[in-house]
Amino acid sequence: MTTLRRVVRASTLTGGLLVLALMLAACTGGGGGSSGSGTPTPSPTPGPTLNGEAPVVTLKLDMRDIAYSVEELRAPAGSVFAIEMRNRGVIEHDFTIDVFTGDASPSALESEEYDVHVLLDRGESATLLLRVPGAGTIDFYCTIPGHREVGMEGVLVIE
Ligand SMILES: [Cu+2]
Repeated sequence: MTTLRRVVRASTLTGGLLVLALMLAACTGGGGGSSGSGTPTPSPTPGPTLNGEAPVVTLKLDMRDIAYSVEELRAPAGSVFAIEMRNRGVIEHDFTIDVFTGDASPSALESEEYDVHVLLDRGESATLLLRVPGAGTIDFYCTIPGHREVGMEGVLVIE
């Protein structure tokens, strides 16, 4: 009798665990759709914002020895946009705008010499958020001596 009871108890236990596992799988697999929050964006980690606004577009800019990966970046006027930068070279590079009118990530505004300045050591990356109110073109370049002279510069086209 005792052995039978033990078998029954064991089977109900495993059955309960199976149901629990299925419920967990349904919850995680469904993306929490039954929680009723009503947010359609499936972003697991909230990205950076500028004055509470998330970027409408994310541009990529790699730095190499000695060049930027692109010479032209295009972004919409009036909206926050992001520039994801990564230094893939072995020496340091920066992203600099001499005269800038708009909003920018606070960390890029700390330079006394330039309006916008993001310095990256080898292997470092950073996301710069900007908002420019009006259309136009803005020059950016690397201030490391000699780099702009060999072409480490580009233009940000706001349209
Ligand atoms: Cu450089």
